[in-house]
Amino acid sequence: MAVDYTTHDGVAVITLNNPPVNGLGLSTRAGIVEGLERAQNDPAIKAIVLTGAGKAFSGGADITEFNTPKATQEPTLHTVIKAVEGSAKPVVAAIHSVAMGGGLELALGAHYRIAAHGAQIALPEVKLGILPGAGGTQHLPRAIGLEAALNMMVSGAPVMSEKLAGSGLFDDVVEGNLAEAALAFARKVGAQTGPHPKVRDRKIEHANAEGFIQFTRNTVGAMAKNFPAPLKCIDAVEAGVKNGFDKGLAFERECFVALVQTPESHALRHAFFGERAASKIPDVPSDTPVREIKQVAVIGAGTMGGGIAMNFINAGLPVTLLETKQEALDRGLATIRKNYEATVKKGKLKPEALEQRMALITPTLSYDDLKHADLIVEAVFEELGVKEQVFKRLDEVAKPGAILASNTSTLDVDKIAAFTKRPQDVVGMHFFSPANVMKLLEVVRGKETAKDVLATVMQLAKKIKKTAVVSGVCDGFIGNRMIEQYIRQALFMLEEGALPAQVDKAIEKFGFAMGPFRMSDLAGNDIGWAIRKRRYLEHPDMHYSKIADRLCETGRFGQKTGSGWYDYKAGDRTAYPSKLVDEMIVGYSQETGAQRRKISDAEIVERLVFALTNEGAKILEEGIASKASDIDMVYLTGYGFPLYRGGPMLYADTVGLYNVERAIRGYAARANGDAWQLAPSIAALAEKGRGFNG
Ligand code: T1G
Repeated sequence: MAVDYTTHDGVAVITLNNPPVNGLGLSTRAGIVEGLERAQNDPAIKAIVLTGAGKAFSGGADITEFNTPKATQEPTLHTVIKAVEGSAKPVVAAIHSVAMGGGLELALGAHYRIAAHGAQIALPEVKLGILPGAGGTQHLPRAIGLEAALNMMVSGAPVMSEKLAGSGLFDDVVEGNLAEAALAFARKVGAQTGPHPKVRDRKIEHANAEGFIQFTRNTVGAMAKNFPAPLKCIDAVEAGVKNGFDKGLAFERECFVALVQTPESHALRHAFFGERAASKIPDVPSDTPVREIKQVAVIGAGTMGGGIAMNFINAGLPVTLLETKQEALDRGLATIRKNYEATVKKGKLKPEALEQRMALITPTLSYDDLKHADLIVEAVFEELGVKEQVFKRLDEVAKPGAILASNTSTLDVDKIAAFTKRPQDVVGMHFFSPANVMKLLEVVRGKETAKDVLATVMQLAKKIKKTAVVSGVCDGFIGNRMIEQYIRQALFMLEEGALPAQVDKAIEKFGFAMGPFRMSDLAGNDIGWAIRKRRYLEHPDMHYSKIADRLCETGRFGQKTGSGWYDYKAGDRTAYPSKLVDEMIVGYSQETGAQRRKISDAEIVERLVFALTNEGAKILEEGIASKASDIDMVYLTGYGFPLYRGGPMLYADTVGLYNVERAIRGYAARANGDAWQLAPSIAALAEKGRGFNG
């Protein structure tokens, strides 16, 4: 049973014991009810303490049970909370650490609550696309007031227990031994005659509840576009304010059942688990010993190198920053300082913290200063010859066991590893620009990369707050290999009848942060041009529209040259459709003999997204990525794929692989159809009625 029951001089202690976070799964729920009954029937017991073992009081409902029969099997969380509230003997919830979601709702059913300092308190359900579904929308406003409760529910953000001391949620917040304080408190209230206080009996006091609720609805409505849950929280609270606790509870239930089935909630739960699953590498045991990383070195103080260095100093790790010329080093340091000054200006960093971070950087022009580094990340020019010089030099100076990482985004990590006598210590760490901002980190595993190197980098990624996804070695790894097919389709559609603004608008309406042409103008059209030139040499058979090359030949590299697919005005990043480019596109179609036609937004979205899905399926087939959710995490954290759609692989599951296959076969039979080679796994899964994610 995932619950322990002990007695201590007249006090029964029910301890949730369902690692890792005391998720309120069926066995835990049943254990609590049994413990309560046992305590009711034992005349020696005067009071009950409800607490959690391990790292949490409770992280809430067991989300692994969602959409399974166990989730609604009795005793449901509602039944458990009713049993707690209905206990004739006082129940004291002793919260030593995380009390979230259903965990906090359970505590709100108790007659008293005592918390330790530093416990994270939250109703984070909206982050999973749902709302508190076990009375939280009714209990919390009665415990801490309407405004604070709405704030917590709509944001889903955790509040530290000491911030809630005196809020009406806790009867005490202790710094000392919580267990002793809880037992003493239980003995005290156990000696008192009932009835003991119930949160549900409190009134929601607010001078203008209706007005505040409407104000919250208006504010949230604007922010929560595409996410229905926050507004539902407000509706449920309003129902309780207007019609009382029980009617509010019933309405909350209706909202919960509706939200848990939505594609948005499915996507958010997928991302929640996908983020955690990404750090698990199938053939690297979770207890693989890691190498200690105390001193980092970064080679290259350019845009990437500077951003990479910031990640480590933000985590308190000292960084030796190497450049070849003093002015490059000075420029790099100045850029890092400027970035931090901007953060200080926003009030997100204290000035003294800025200096502390800058002090963690040791600038140098000498490789010899890298000899103590435990991890060395190179971010030098993207050319194999340059990488060769760097890694041969590193092989000479780096200490044994130092991890040698390349930030390459397109080169073969196995070739780079072969420049050293220690290929087992070489790994790819592909950061995304701006490296100190983007969450995604592709960890590229070479043939020889040691398992403890991978385990070390994955753990370090958590420390520097990155979502790390392991990729095998192939051209473009996961993200860029897929985006290449996406861009191919975008270019073909220009040739066939669309224009840049239409393509961008259609995919941005689908939810992408930025369409392919605005994105290319931002990143620089010359970057794609260089890759295509290499591609034409390596794969002369690969059919590409040359329309983007035409654009680049006119020097329209994007924002950096003042014009690209769009026109730009000085000091204004707004993308203005360009008549000249539109005419060039139409002219190009005539040149190739393409019959321009009206292309619907639906076709634009299908061809762009399914191009990602199809390439992602091949990446899975080749073992470059180990799970579909890894591919989704790459796109959710590195390429602006809309979170509420869950990523290209989950979205395809939502559409149904049968329909994805039909669409791809349809495009393969039309103009530029040779670009569509259907991934065999899509057909195979479709035939079984299955998806990528099960
Ligand atoms: N259910 C099941 N497993 C969970 C879980 C949960 N609620 N929360 C975390 N885990 C797993 C997680 O997948 C990972 O597994 C391990 O625990 C450690 O997690 C009715 C319906 C609690 C702050 O949204 O925010 O209650 O990878 O790496 O950094 O109204 O987990 O080790 O196999 O994140 O120390 C609402 C979600 C649920 C809280 C701990 N609760 N969890 O952070 O560890 S819905 C939440 C978190 C609900 C009620 C509704 C964090 C944490 P594995 P971790 P951590």
